[in-house]
Amino acid sequence: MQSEIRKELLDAFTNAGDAFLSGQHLAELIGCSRTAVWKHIEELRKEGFELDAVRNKGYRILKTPEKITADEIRLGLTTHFMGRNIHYEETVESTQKIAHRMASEDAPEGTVIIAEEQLSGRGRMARKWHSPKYTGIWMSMILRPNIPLSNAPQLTLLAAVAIVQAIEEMTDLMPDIKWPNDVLINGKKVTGILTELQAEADRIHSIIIGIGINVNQKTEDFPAEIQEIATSLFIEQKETVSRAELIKSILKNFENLYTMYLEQGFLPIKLLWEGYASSIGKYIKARTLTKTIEGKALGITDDGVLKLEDQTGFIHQIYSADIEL
Ligand code: BT5
Repeated sequence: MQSEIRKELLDAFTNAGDAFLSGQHLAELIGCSRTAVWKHIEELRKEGFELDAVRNKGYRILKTPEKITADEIRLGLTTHFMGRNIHYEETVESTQKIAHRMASEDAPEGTVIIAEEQLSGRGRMARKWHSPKYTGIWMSMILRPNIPLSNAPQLTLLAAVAIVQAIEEMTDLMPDIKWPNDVLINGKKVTGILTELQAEADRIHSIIIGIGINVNQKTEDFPAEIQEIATSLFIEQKETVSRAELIKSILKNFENLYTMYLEQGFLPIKLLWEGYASSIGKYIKARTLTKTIEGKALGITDDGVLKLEDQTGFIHQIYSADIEL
């Protein structure tokens, strides 16, 4: 109930834009007492929001906190289901772990888990994902699409498109996608995506998409072993980027693409993806678990599988690999 009031309060401020909202008006709109409104406004202040309070006019929000808070994400969020249920924690081992638990406890589709810091952030095949405090976006999203198991990797590609669109909206940068799960800027990795499944037989119970984005790190914030290969939006753009705004933009773009995907299938996503994929048409090396194949990346199939033509002209279908450009 308490958090319902908070959600409605933030929705009201979202709809009001720069306009003032009186305590009386808010209380009527939400259906609670004016004291309850006041109490929630005070709590927003404690979280780091700056509010203007003017007699006879009411309240308006001037500034949101530096730290990401679930409230800050709700303020201005215009999605229908993505991020409507947000689970926020300061420090976690991995947001994927929490998402798996919440998914098996029937969390609704669109639930998002966000942390300021991960102590054991993970990549594919048990690799580490470096996730220092307050600098990046470390989040997991729970989805429940009614699609065959074999189509699940398409959602990694869809997420990459949503992230590129959001970065383009928020900065002047032009990121590339490297199949299957990296977003690069000037050849360095700014984002990694990890898609995991909960399924029985051929039925998907849930898909958990983990997204790690380096936002405000400086070069020296990266461990030495990845300084050469990793970058952040701050390093490339030379300006701090608001993590909460970027999250909202990703959620919005993701929801639009995902809705299109469920209605029209993978083809429109594939076309968008190809427009951002730098590796297509180039000679690349694909390292799978068992072998390394060199050749020309021809594109992806309608299922999202990479097509790679070797020197003999044979076209390999690559389901999972690391790519070297
Ligand atoms: C990935 O794996 O790129 C998927 C990363 C997914 C991270 C998110 S954060 C939220 C959610 N919770 C989690 O625990 N994970 C997800 P992969 O393609 O295997 O790449 C991993 C490799 O990227 C590592 O072996 C390093 O070389 C490099 N790396 C590690 N941290 C990095 C960082 N912050 N930025 C760029 N590269 C990094």
